[in-house]
Amino acid sequence: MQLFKKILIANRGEIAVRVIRACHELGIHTVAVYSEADKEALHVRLADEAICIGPALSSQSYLNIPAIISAAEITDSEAIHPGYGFLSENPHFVEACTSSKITFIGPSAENIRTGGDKSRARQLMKRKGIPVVPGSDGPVRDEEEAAKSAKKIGFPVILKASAGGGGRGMRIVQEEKDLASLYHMAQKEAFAAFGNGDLYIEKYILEMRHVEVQILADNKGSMVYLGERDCSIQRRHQKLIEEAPYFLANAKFRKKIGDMAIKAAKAMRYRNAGTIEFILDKDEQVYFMEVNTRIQVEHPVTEMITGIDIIKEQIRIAAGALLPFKQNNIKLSGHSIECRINAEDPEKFIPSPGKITLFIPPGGHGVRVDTAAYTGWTVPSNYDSLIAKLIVYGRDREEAIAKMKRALREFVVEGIKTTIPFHLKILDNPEFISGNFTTNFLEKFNKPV
Ligand code: MV4
Repeated sequence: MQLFKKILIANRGEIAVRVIRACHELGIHTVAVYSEADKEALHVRLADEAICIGPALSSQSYLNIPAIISAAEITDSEAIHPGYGFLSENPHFVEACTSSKITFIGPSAENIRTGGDKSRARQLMKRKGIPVVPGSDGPVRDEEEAAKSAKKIGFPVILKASAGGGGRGMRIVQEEKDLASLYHMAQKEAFAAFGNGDLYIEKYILEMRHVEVQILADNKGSMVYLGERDCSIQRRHQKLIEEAPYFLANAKFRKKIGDMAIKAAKAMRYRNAGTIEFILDKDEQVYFMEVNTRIQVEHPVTEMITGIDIIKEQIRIAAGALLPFKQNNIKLSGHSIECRINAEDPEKFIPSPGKITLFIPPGGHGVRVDTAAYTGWTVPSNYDSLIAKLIVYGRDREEAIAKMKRALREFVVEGIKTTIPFHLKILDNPEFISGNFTTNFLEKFNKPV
């Protein structure tokens, strides 16, 4: 199979480094793009070539489609890997690549459009017989229709933006009298954030777990699921800790949720790597929530328990290769946990950019650090504050937790504040240790006892 000779990575930070490494292992040359704030960035150093695409402001650099396409053209790059965030879920970017005869390493523009319209994706899955949380049929037109729909579903309900993401345009409505004002707030917020104020309604599931399934699909329609991840530990809609597999899953549950994910992916003729997100309620009822049409931050925990390099598979699929395995070749073993280390004040959760005066990442058996940080590097204030992902692998969850605690204690980051102390606190929490937690874990956790 002839893979690409050269790939441009349209991203920065740890994910750009992660993709460059996969390319080099495959014998593929790499092109980094960078903003003026990233001249000293690790991805620039590790790539075979690097091109400055504009000023620090993302809208003028990492989101600048013409600049990135030009960079690919002048370097003879045959393909672009978008990483996560930035242009990774922009169907116009996929089309711009196609027009310039550059392969976009990811799903089709149509896949991205379906996944990006949460209300439409929900309708599609419902029509295909995949369970969805009781809710409105598509977006609601106005507050009267919202009220009618909410009364039918029963309070509490949650309003969600069709174009949503990151919790913006989302409101929980406890009782009918609050619906109109919360509807208008959510609509305004959604419009400001996405240029689209469409809202849909779902029954609000109080104690939920967020469980997602990683899938891979080749261009001929062959698909596999790579087990699930539990991403219930989140704060302000930012995941903080992810694990694989879902601790409470047995073989029967794994097959059930895996088959649901494949059914969802088939319904949208999905290709390349993707994630189907589900809500689990207290009784382990599974409901489709949304599709993520990109490589995700937390993909390494799946790699650790399957032994599969998901980025390499993305590249092979984009080059036209068929999946090298079938579902029964996928074997999960052990347990993996990821802690997202942010350059943040762990008490106030506000960004803490600045110069890293000393950076000594942990190592040893079963410890992986995905990062673009190094001693002497200055964390720019222009971008996301994720500076490292600490990923551990243990025979079981207990060993993984012990390893994570050991690795977090070893991790030295001086000059800036990080979320390392916060993670250590979570790992000592009895509810976390028991595995018995839901998405409101951190709300309870942050309250004084
Ligand atoms: C929900 C939910 C309960 N019921 N949907 C969706 C996006 C993700 N970031 C949070 N989401 C949720 N969707 C239904 N039908 C609960 C959440 C949720 C949440 C909601 C409001 C405030 C904080 C939250 C934390 C985790 C999950």
